Amino acid sequence: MTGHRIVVAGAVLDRDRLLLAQRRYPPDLAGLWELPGGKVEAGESPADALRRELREELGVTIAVGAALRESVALTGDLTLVALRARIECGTPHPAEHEALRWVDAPGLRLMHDSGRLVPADNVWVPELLGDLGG
Ligand code: 9L3
Ligand code: MG
Repeated sequence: MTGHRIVVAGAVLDRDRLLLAQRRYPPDLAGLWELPGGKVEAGESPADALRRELREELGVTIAVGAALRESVALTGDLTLVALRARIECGTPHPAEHEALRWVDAPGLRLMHDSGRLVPADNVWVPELLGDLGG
């Protein structure tokens, strides 16, 4: 499809916790929390793109794992997918986000139920709660 792009997000898991990142832009998403990531560039696999994005956005090196089941059609010919990831090297710091937060299953459920997640990312919550033992 012409102009079709993939956006890849990382479900960064550390035992019973998941990393969320608070967006700064665009205005309709600013302040909401997401699985960090970004657009896949030409010649990259989604896993390559996620490794690059999380190095740029968080300053960490990751190992990429299995995809989450759901993908999401965004506006503008973008399709959003998520891959599980584990930090191999570094401590995440927000280079492009307002803030970072580790959440456990109750924390993720609370973020979801209070409408603080980026809307597209809500689809992954049930599967992520399973990963978090919640
Ligand atoms: N997006 C939605 N959920 C996510 C991510 C990483 C991205 N977890 C949407 C927001 C933007 C588009 O995808 O509309 C591109 O993301 P970015 O490059 O601005 O992070
Ligand atoms: Mg991004």
